[in-house]
Amino acid sequence: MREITKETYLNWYEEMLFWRKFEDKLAQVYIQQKVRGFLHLYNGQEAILAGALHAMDLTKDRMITAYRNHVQPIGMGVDPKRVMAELYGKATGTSQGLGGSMHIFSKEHRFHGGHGIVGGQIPLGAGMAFGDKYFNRDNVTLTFFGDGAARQGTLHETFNMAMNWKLPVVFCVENNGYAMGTSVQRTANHEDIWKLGLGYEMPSGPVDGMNPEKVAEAFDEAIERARTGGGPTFLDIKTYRYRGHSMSDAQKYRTKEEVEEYQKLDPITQVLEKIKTNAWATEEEIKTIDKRVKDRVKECEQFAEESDYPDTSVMYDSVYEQEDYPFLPHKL
Ligand SMILES: Cc1ncc(C[n+]2csc(CCOP(=O)(O)OP(=O)(O)O)c2C)c(N)n1
Ligand SMILES: [Mg+2]
Repeated sequence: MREITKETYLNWYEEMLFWRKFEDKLAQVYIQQKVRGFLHLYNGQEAILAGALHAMDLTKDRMITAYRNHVQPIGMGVDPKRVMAELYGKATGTSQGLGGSMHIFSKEHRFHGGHGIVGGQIPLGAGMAFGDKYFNRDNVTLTFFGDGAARQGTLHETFNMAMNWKLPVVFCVENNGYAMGTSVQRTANHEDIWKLGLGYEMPSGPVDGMNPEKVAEAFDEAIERARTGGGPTFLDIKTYRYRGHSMSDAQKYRTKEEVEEYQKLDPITQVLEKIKTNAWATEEEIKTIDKRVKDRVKECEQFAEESDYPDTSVMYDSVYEQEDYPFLPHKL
């Protein structure tokens, strides 16, 4: 893995802050009804993405995740202006405005979605890893899912096959404590989701998800194992989301105090503290970063606002249509 240096920390600070502010902006324009449908934010979980990206080889590795998926493609190199435009439903978006919040995708950047079916991406991630192994490519697939998704039966079928075939995949549960309003405590008789891997003898363990350095180390080991033929790893990354499940969540299932306790561990604050303690940047330099982040978010908003909606003629162009199916002609 690339060494973790002062530059890494400064980059982590800037990128994580950008992801946070990018989504704060989304929350704001959602209330103004400029972004519609569901909107699930990543607020609080940023250290997982920062650590993973540091350990990945972004020229070849893949990522697949659930519907909490706006900032991952940005991390993998997709233009954030196009991500914001997609959320606005504009033609300049990553899927021409036809996908929306839960379906960001970029084949070019090996970001494979954006999936709304809870746990649906677990076998898909293993399938992509199977393809890479079959064609002798040394890419590794990082497959992310939530603690709720970990309780889907498909996880077990996938784990069994992935271990049996030693697929180059890292399974990663972003354990934020809740599946909508249902806590991990209420879902099973133990909270150590990583133990689900042990039944398949898959290397598995917990990771501190509020610290990007710890996350990067865990991914580095897992990716190395996958790339060198050692097969999958299961990481149970303990994290927390500060905002509701989606924008329409009244959050009756937890207290304000609980959220505040976790905010004390905020990954962005932790990274900033380390920068300050080591005098890796002056107050002025930090202000310059903050300003750059603000300007980038503004630029994304402006681009999305000024872009056009897709023409109605393309509405059904991406819908599967069987040539000989006699009903529902899709083309407008
Ligand atoms: C198969 C399926 N069942 C139920 C739902 C409704 N649903 C959407 S998100 C969600 C909770 C998932 O929680 P978790 O996997 O912990 O992910 P998080 O939202 O915390 O990131 C549920 C039950 C769905 N989308 N798909
Ligand atoms: Mg969850």
